[in-house]
Amino acid sequence: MTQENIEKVLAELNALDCKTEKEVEQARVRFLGKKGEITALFEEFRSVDGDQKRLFGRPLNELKQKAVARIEELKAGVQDGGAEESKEDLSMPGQQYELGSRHPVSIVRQQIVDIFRKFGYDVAEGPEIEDDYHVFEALNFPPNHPARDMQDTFFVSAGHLNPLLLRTHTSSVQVRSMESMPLPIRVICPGRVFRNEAISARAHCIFHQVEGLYVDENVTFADLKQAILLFAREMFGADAQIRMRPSFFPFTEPSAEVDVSCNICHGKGCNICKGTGWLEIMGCGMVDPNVLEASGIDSKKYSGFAFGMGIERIAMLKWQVNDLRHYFENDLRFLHEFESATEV
Ligand code: 2NL
Repeated sequence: MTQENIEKVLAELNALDCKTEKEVEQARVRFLGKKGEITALFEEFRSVDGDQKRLFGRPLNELKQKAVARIEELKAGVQDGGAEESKEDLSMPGQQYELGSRHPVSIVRQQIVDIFRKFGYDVAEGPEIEDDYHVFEALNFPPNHPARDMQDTFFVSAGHLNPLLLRTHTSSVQVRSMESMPLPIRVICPGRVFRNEAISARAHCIFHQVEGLYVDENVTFADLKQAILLFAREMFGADAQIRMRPSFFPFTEPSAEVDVSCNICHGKGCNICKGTGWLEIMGCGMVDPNVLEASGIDSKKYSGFAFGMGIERIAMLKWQVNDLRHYFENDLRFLHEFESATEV
């Protein structure tokens, strides 16, 4: 073994010129393979004696490192410029992966909230676990009202004066707004609500609501009608009409049920509106003076209107969904129906 042997191999390595991956592989075998030139030098090195070993050990190791680096360098060179050699079709589209889409309830909630924000309402949220006071007492529910029964409401703790329960409407959030916000108040309260109901196509123990409240001096039923008409036109189209039917809620007086003209048959009568030309969309009314007073608002000076709607119901009307349970089962075949509806 001589220094020249090593230098000769190094010079050969540097002079290598490979055009294809195959040629690089051949070069690797020639130098580093089992029967390669460098491997052979290592074999030879095993039989040289002690002080010779000290002389050649380091240059030999360096040669091997340089060879490995050189082969890598050549490999990178042919991969960059060697695309034509490759059998891969680089113009093929990438692998598609499935994107999620927004849930219909989320889409409609956002639409409703956006409409009322445009009208100047603030958005308020509050706890899902509430006390009896904010869900019932402050809203003028009499002590023996059926909603206060275990049959209708989920209780978290019972047996004392102000039990904790899962809110049955988001009115409790508006009560908290009346307690803490300066007047006038315009709030919109979206959220999840809970009722102890048997699950069917038309009822569920969890659903989503948006409630709204406006309290100021001289708020009248005419203001309520106008606010709801403008909302209906934004939500269901510029030609939407509304009508009101007298109703009853403990927290409003007078109270009304609101119908919107059927956007499927435009009043002719179809199976969505059951031949009536009208679809029920919400309940509303003038805030009962007892409710204002309970939250410390002078009902002689101030008046207000409020309304509440079920988000699932609005989404059912918008997309003709016929079973509430679809909203909670997360069947991808259902959820993918709304992929193109995420325009909000
Ligand atoms: C419905 C009916 C309604 C209200 C909700 C309300 C809230 C306060 C005071 C007075 Cl703080 N009223 N909310 C009023 C009328 C109707 O909801 O059918 N919801 C799904």
